[in-house]
Amino acid sequence: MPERRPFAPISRDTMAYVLAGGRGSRLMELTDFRAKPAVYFGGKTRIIDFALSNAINSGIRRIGVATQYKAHSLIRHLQNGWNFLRPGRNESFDILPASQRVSEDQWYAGTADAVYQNIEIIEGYAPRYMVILAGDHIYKMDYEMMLQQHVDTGADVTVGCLDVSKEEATAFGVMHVDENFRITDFVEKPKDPPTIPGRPDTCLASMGIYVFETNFLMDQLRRDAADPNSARDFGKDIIPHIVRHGSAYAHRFNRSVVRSAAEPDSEAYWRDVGTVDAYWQANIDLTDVVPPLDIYDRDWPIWTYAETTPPAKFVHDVEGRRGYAVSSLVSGDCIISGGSLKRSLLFTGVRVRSYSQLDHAVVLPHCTIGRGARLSKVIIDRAVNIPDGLVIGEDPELDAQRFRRTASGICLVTKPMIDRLNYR
Ligand code: ADQ
Ligand code: ADP
Repeated sequence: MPERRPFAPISRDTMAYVLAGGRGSRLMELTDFRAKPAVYFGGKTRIIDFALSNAINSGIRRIGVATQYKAHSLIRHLQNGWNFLRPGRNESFDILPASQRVSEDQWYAGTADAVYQNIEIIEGYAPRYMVILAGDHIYKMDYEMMLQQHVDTGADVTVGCLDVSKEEATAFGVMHVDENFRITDFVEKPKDPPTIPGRPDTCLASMGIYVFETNFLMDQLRRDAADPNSARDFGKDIIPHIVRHGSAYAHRFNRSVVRSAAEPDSEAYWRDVGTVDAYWQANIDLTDVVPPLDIYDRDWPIWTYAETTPPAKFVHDVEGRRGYAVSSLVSGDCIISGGSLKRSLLFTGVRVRSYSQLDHAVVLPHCTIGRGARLSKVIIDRAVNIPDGLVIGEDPELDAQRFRRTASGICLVTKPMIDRLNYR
């Protein structure tokens, strides 16, 4: 079993490596111009801020972020908000775009290749442990506890996991474990997922987060790179290989989930927000009186880059109509002049004009809602100007012609969709 320095947290000897290159195509037009990790979430933050904040809050001070698909918005966000880690203090923050290093191949082939292509950079920092993270999930987790389990068991790899329903499990890596949580079988995205013994509706699913000792991981990546049949992916290749030939252990998320006093303790909150419906729901959930995710938790802050903004403001319009919001989150630089909000979430810099009504609306930064517009169950993409009087959420057929309407009736509205309306 590897030895630890006494009293030093393992996180000090760890590099977090965040995979942020995936497209997230089920978010439809929300990821047309930005990668899923760069998608805005929760009023002030973006999705990737959750994994990065977890790393910082867990005590990890070396971070690498591998980017690929539509990375401009993501890279700008990282440069603006996450450049406070300084080399020379045993800290580092590296943005690692696809293939600045291996010239023949433009892109990272798979998630393992996104680490392999930067082996020299990682070895230069010589962290003893690596935590591989996905940049596209919403959750609060203390990775030090997963690292501690990894050291205690002496595993080759420790895989973060949680319970999901059998229907959901087809989208995950699914595993079997023995009574010590050693993984005995691992299948990536199985059509017929194997369930937990005694619980025929539930599967143990991989969160796509892994702990390795760095030397071991590098050996595995080099071996995998020499295998012509490999897809160069953690879920498809690296993890199944270690399960067959080494020792892989599962770490249950509910052992290291971070909860504030304000959060209900019934559920370990983790969301993929990979679809329009799931994204809308997770944002709207924040308007609950007691939401399942506490973004006001001062013990586990979610760091981000945020523009410096003046406060949100609520005013009467010229005719004396009140601007007001109930059960809503309103970010800085929003002005609600005569409009009303219910169960809605406004990101930075939104203007809501008189006689307009928003109900269950998620409005991304710098949008304007015109006079008399009535919007319910919507997501409005960044910097969209909703014309005066537009109604969304009352005529399903018309909505489906004009916008991205999901089967459950959520409408995603983007600038090109609004531009097209004006020609009708
Ligand atoms: P998926 O989520 O389907 O399954 P994938 O699409 O590979 O896996 O994405 C994993 C992470 O890597 C995401 O954060 C994504 O943005 C990023 N990514 C994808 N391709 C990349 C590339 N070429 N370069 C850089 N980053 C890239 C994985 C596991 C499953 C597990 C689920 C949990 O394979 O076993 O159950 O995550 O969500
Ligand atoms: P930001 O990082 O400023 O929030 P977005 O995430 O909205 O920007 O967009 C990411 C990138 O895509 C930006 O460079 C933006 O200029 C560009 N972009 C956004 N919408 C469009 C569009 N409809 N057509 C072309 N480029 C766009």
